[in-house]
Formats: sequence, C-alpha cells, structure tokens
Amino acid sequence: MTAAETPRATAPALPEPKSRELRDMADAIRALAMDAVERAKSGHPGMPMGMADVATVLFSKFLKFDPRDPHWPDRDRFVLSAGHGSMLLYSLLHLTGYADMTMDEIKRFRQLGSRTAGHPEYGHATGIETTTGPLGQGLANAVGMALAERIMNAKFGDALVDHHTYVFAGDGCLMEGISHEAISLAGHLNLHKLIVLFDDNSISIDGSTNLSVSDDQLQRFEAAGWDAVRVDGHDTDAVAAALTRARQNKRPSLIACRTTIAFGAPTKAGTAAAHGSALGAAEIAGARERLNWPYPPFEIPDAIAAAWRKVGERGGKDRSAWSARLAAAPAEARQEFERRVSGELPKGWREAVRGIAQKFATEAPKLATRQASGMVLDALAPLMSELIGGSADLTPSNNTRAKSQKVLDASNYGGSYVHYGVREHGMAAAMNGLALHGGILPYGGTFLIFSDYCRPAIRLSALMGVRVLYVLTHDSIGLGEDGPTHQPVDQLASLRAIPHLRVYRPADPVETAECWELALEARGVPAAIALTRQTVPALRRDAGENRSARGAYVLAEAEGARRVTLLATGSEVGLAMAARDLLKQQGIAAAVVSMPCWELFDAQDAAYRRTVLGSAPRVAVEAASPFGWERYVGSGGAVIGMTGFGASAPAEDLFRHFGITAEKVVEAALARV
Ligand SMILES: Cc1ncc(C[n+]2csc(CCOP(=O)(O)OP(=O)(O)O)c2C)c(N)n1
Repeated sequence: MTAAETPRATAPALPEPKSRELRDMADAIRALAMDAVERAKSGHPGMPMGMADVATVLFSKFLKFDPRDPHWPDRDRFVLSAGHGSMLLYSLLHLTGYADMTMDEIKRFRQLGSRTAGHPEYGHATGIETTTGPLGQGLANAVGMALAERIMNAKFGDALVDHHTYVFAGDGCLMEGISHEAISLAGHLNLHKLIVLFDDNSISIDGSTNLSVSDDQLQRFEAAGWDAVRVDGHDTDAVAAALTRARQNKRPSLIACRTTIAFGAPTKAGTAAAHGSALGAAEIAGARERLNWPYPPFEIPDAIAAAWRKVGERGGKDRSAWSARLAAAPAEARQEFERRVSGELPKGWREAVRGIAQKFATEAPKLATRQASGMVLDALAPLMSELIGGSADLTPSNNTRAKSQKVLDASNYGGSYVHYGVREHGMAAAMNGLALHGGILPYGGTFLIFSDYCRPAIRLSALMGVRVLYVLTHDSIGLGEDGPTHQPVDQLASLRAIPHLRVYRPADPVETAECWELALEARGVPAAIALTRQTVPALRRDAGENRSARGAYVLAEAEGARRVTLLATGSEVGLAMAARDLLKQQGIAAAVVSMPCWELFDAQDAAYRRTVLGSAPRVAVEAASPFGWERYVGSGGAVIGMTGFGASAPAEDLFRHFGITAEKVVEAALARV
C-alpha cells in the first residue's frame, strides 16, 4: 500500500481537542486498546476508542480512587457495564498504576491465565469491581452498589461513607430489559450518587441502532425520575461540566455522551466494523497518523505516562484523610465498620440460628419451610445489621421480612428491607452489587419458578463468588392451585447445573435453620434456598449437630440390613419416611437419606458418600424433573419425579395425580429389592 492509499488520505482531519493534554492521555488508551486487540486478533477496539475521552475526564478529574489501596472502602465505584470494551478498563488500570495490571498483562489480552480476560472478571485484577459482559448486568449491579453506599452512609455517616458510583453503559445495555428494572428501581430509591455515562454512539453489532431501537433515552430516564443530559463525548470541557452538575444532582444522573465508535480510525470509525474485531494493520497505521501517535505498540511516551501516573496518585491524600477519620472514629463504630466490610458475621449469630434450630427440634412445629425460614430471619435480623432483605413483591408469600426489619426507601436508607417490586432480574443483579460493594449481606425472595427471571444474575453471583442468598419459595406442585405456570419442574435441575451455586432444599424446620446457617457462613458462595408453600412434618428432633452440613445424611437408618435406600429432598423427605413405614410393614428394611444440598454432598469424601448411599438399590423422590438424580440412584435405581408440567388443583390431588406418593415409592422399591 502506498502512502496515498492509506485510509488516512480519505478521512477528514480530527477536530482540535479542547485540551491537548487530555487528548494525548485519551490517545494512550486508544493505542493500547487497538494494539492489544490486534495482538490477540480478538476483542472490541471500537468502544474503548470511542469512550477514551470521557474516561480520561472521569478518571483525571472526578473519580476518587487509589491504585495503592484498590479495596479502600470509600472509593468511588467504576463499573464498565459495556464489558466488551474491557480494554478500556485494563488500559485505565495500567496507566493509573494498579500494580497487578502490568504491560505484560495488556500484551496477554484474552490469553489463558491472564488478568486481562475477554470481558472484565471480578477477582482477576484489582480495580475490576464486577464481572461484566452480559449486557445490562453491570448497570443493574451499579444500582446495588449505589444503594449499598446509601445504606452504609446511613449507618456510618459521611465521614466514613461518601462516594459515587459511575457506570459506562452502551446502547446494548440500555436495550436489555434488565436496564428498565434497574433504572426504574434507582429512580424510585432516588440513588442520587449514581451517574451513568451512556456511550451514545448509535452503533451496535448489526449496524446502526436505527435498525432496532427508537427510544428517546433521555426521556426514558427522566420518566424514571432521573436527571438526563446529552453532551459531545469528545468535548472534554462539556463532559467535565456535565459531571460537575451530575454530582450536585438530587436525583440519579444520565449523561448521554455522543461519541464516535473507534474515534480516530480512518475508515472504520463510526461503523459497526469497529465494534468487535481487530482493526487490521492498515487501519491501525492510519489511526496512528490521524491521532498523531507515532509510537510503537505498547509504548507510552514518558510525559503521557507521567500524566496518567499523577492521576493515579491524586486519590492518595483523600485516602489517607479517610484512614485518619476511621482511626479517629469511636472504637465501637470503627470495629463495626471494619467487621461489616470484612464480611465477618457478628458475635451471637450462630447461637441465634442454633437456638432456633433447637426450638424447632424440641417443639416439632408443623410449618411450611418458608415459615420456618421467616422465623430464622426473625431470630437473625436484629443481630445482623448487614442483612439486607427484600422480595420481588412477594413478601407475604416468601416470608422474607423479619419482624424487626424496617422498610428501606428513599426517605430512610437506614431500613433493612427493600421492596424490589416486580423486578426479579433487577433485584438479583442489584443484590450482586450490594454484595460486591461490601458491608452488606443481601438476600431476596421470589417464587422458585421465577428464578428463571433472575438466572443471568444468579449465574454471575456464582461466577464471581459473591455471597447472595436467593430465597425461593413455592418450590413444587405442592403450591397447588396456581397451576403449571407457577409450579417449578425444571428449576432445581437448572440451578444445580450452575457451578459454585449451592442449592438447598430443606425438609423441615430444623433443616431450614441448618441451611440458613450454612448459606450465611459460606463466604464467596451464593445460595438458592428452595422452600415449600405447604406444611411439612417436623422430621428432625435433634439439632445439636448441623447434619445438613454434609449435604446428605441418613435421616432414618434401616431397621436391620438395608434392603433399599430412599433418597429425597424437601417436602418429599416426609413422603419417603411414610414409604419407609409402609415397607417395614412388608418386612423390607429401608433407610431414608435426606439430601438438602447436593453440592455439599458431592464435596464429601468417597467413604462418607458410600456409607450414606449404601449398596442396596436406591429410589429417589423429588417433585421436580428427575434430571440429575441418575448419578445417585445408579442404573438399577428409580427416580420418582415430574416428567411433564404440573396442573392446577389442590396440592394433595396433584401429588396423587402425578404419582408422587409413598405408595409409588414403595412400588418402585419392591420392584428392586
Ligand atoms: C446479554 C447480551 N446479549 C448479547 C451480547 C453480545 N453483544 C456484545 S456487544 C453487543 C452490541 C452492543 O452494542 P453497544 O452497547 O452499542 O456497544 P458498541 O457497539 O457501541 O461497542 C452485543 C449484542 C452480550 N454481550 N450480552
């Protein structure tokens, strides 16, 4: 290619920037992004190049952060919701001096074992506040983070908690349904320290956004109670002015930043071609000329590197002032703050949960497990200030609001119960943000069937390893008359398929308390707790040891040599016990194994698992899809479950109709002994 043929020759010159220094700093991001993507032959250069100016203004003038103390609790949170633009974040972390984001990591973009994964992954490098990539999730996480800031502020005051949450979101994030729930919730809760910078470039993968969307985003946000403005995203003065204004707003803020995707690229700028693939050598050469960036790949001139380092050092003073304030705080407040942020549970919590388990064991109340769960919360909530509960508009059904909990709303961030509204997905993603922020242990309820509406966020809880507890009631056809639309069949299997998620299905009140204990103490592990709508018999009369901790255990050993082992979870454990009695009448010694948590059982040693499962034939019973039970019953075993959808009728009729009965268990057992 001759010089006259370079793409630059046809592209118009770039307009003069308002600030040469800021443009140079932004160009360092652009160069790193296009060169790293080129080297990996994979990635998204367009978004980082388009948003580089906005990012430079935010980081250099506004963002409160300190790369030397990346976990500083009072830092501003920065969420790259448009996670495909990961090189933007990696460049910023490298340039501002995060020690673990070396140039080598930038060069190893998207390679196995690098910190610079395809999309930002929480835990891979400091400064990555949340895992993003599934569009819209980051925005909804940020709502949780901004809410967490208000909650912690209400408890600990401005001296310790006073920060903003900034989000970069693209057209894709705003097209996703979850954005509606997130925006609406943030507006309702008036999270005025949440500032969304929208990469308003009118381009997505298929081409112009005109192909698929005609929303007036400003009006949309305004309708949800936000302040919304539009600026030229390449005019650093305008971006700075909008940010200054947003920080003073009494409402959450949207700043729509009109940008050109792949700003600087000679032919691909402004086109979908720059969205998701390497620009190519010629285009990059053209961009270098157009941006007046003559430096080789991965080389940042000293003056520009120094300017960025200065940005990274800017927060040090704030951070030490904050540390001094923490040190000077009354001992009790300081210790409580430190405990909350560390994720350690308060003194007395275990005694409280054990106490309620013991009460259940002694009194043997006939309760639905959702009611037992509510009683556990009644016992724990007064002790655990970090417990922030809620429900997606099913509070009386989910039994998620403890007696002591006050409602948290825009007029009282000191409450501890959130009415999330009918926004399951937004609730789940906000809970991820609450947990990621630190200081908060969130749980939220809905029907097990609607875990499907939360699933993308539940998957991210598991991928990130955050302690978020999903309280999922009405866990089978046992819910009765609401019918097959509300009766979960496939949900337990599908939740159990998510790696690192623990799915609990307690059988009775004692197990319910035990499962809560396990879910609360497991740092870095999310939990789904499936609970019945209907009453279950009290099966456990002992509570000295948390027997659910091993995932499965022999609830009732066979009287004599085991002829058959009956495996069950939740409400079907009672049914298995009834079957055991019937078998006994026929001279067959059967053991009943309760399996409240498969994942914990799978983690036990082989000897324990063998003892529990035994060598006799096995029959499993669970009012759900049999999918997955094969591995416990083996090829000679039987699974009694739901092979189709449920139906609308009283629960007892449904169990009979679908053959989920003690008699059917007996039949299957007799066929195998
Ligand atoms: C939930 C989800 N659906 C689809 C994708 C695949 N995807 C990644 S980026 C993108 C287009 C996003 O467009 P926009 O937000 O405008 O980003 P830009 O093109 O401006 O970089 C799509 C569909 C995804 N990451 N997440």
